[in-house]
Amino acid sequence: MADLELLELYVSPWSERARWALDWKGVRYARREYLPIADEEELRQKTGLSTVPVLFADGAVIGDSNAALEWLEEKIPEPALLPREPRARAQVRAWEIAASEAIAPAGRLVMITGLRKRGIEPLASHFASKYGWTEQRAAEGGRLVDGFLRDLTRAVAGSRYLVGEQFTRADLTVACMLGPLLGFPPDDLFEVDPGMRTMFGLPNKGDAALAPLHAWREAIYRAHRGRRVTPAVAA
Ligand SMILES: N[C@@H](CCC(=O)N[C@@H](CS)C(=O)NCC(=O)O)C(=O)O
Repeated sequence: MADLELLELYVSPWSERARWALDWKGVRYARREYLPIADEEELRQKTGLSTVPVLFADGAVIGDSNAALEWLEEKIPEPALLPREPRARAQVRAWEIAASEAIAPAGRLVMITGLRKRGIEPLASHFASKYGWTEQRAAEGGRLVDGFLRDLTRAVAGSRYLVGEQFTRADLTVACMLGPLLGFPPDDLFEVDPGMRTMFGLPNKGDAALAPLHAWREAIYRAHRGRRVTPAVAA
């Protein structure tokens, strides 16, 4: 196996997605924390990317979390995170794309509204301009997320896994992408300091209606994460 290094933003759901897949495949990898704003120019120059995570294999850029998960599945097919059966496989991809390319970015816009209100600078302005925040886009994002959460909560209330009877990348990815919407999993599963915890999650994250979704995510973490998530320095 190549020498692997993950450049990550610890609290980001996309970084957690890549970490979880690496851990699931049982590979050893080094971790390096990325600092928003300060490290961006160097990141662009070295990788051509403007976001993390970025996985490097023997120094070569594999790419973002999508590329990293594809690469891992090809290099280490077992234990599988993608079903072989074509319909199930397509369903897993559909969940992943919805959660990581639409829902989490929409949740991030809502989160940016909160960062702006609390004057968390320069991060609020950095994320607002980088991810095209406007009040209108954040409001639209909020509506998109609300509808998704309502149906997802009903879907998981009756079944353990999103696709078929096994843990797949659909469960892994959706569980990660719920971070900006529900906040982080409990501290014994995911170490995050209390100040940072308050920055994640929608204003209604504590609503009783979302309790089954919190419970589903916690169960998925407990059954399949394999370890308590901790920052790189303490790992
Ligand atoms: N398509 C990318 C998305 C990653 C992404 O959006 N990362 C954000 C997380 S907030 C990031 O690196 N932000 C740091 C910054 O914008 O400075 C992936 O799947 O890895």
